Amino acid sequence: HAADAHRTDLMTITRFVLNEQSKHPESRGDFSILLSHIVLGCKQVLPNSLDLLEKPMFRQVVDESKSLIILSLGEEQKKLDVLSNDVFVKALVSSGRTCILVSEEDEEATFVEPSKRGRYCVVFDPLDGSSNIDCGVSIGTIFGIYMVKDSQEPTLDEVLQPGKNMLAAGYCMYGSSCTFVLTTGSGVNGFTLDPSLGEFILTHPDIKIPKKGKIYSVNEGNARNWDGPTAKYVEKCKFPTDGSSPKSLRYIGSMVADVHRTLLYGGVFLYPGDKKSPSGKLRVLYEVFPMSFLMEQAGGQAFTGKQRALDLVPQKIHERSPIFLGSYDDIEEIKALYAAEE
Ligand code: AHM
Ligand code: MG
Repeated sequence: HAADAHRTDLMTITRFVLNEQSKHPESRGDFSILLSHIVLGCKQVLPNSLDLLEKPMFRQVVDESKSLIILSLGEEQKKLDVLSNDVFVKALVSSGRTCILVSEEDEEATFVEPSKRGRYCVVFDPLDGSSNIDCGVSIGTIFGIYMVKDSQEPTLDEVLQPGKNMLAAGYCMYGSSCTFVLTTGSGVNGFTLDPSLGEFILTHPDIKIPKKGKIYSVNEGNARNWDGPTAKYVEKCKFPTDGSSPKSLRYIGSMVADVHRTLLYGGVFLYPGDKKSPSGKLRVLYEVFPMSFLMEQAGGQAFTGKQRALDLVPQKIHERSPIFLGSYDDIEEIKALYAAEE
């Protein structure tokens, strides 16, 4: 009976990755170990985000100069970013499988010391959407994984690679439930944390984004500075000229949550460039690439306004890019508007 099987035969994320691995007899199991350390990092960050709920809004603390200062929850949140980064760096390095780490929180890339070095490079944003912590809105961790060519003499070139060279990517969303979404290049799978087991269980096998969606997601407060194609597209979402119904607007301002909804319900998420910020806001390596990889693997598309997002070759580790991602047909419309502009 299917329901019984579900209860007695759980597909944990570890089991899932080991199953995948068994399809590649040459694999040494390094990826499974790396992933289990990423999962551990997420589980450590999750209770930390929940911890905040138990803390008073304002706390009195003594600073270095021994004078009494008031630390608001707003300042606490900064500490949470840093704490999450420490958690991830330790979890990754201790896997013994990493070589170079790029984190949104660290200006420079971390080269893992030779005795702890492995074949993988991990690019990550340990706690994305941190402006949402104070009001309890979903936040998340985003990551992407590359394999190094030379772990003896690694250089930054190992991570300044187009997104299409990523081996795996995913995110963990700390929301009303804790969800881990992963691609290793053969589809997208979603896992939900069972707190009683402390395990992520496969709950969303083979996620496919609807071919066309009814939602658009963008910070419309930037509209004044948008370029022509972005402005035209959003206008079309509100006042369609082909007889279709207008799209609904949903914008959380937390990329993991906005992309997660887009993946499940369809539609588009955009953070375009504008006159003030020609490259937009989101970072290529650990925001744009992982989410674009997931979108393509789910049957959607990701576009920069000029090219397929995964074809971008980053020059700097913290580089930004405009991004339009989501349902296949909706992104086709955006591509057509940019092509018409040329
Ligand atoms: P952060 O890394 O400082 O948290 O910023 C990234 C976040 C994304 O989660 C989200 O998509 C975007 O910033 C929202 O930006 P804006 O507030 O400009 O709409
Ligand atoms: Mg971020």
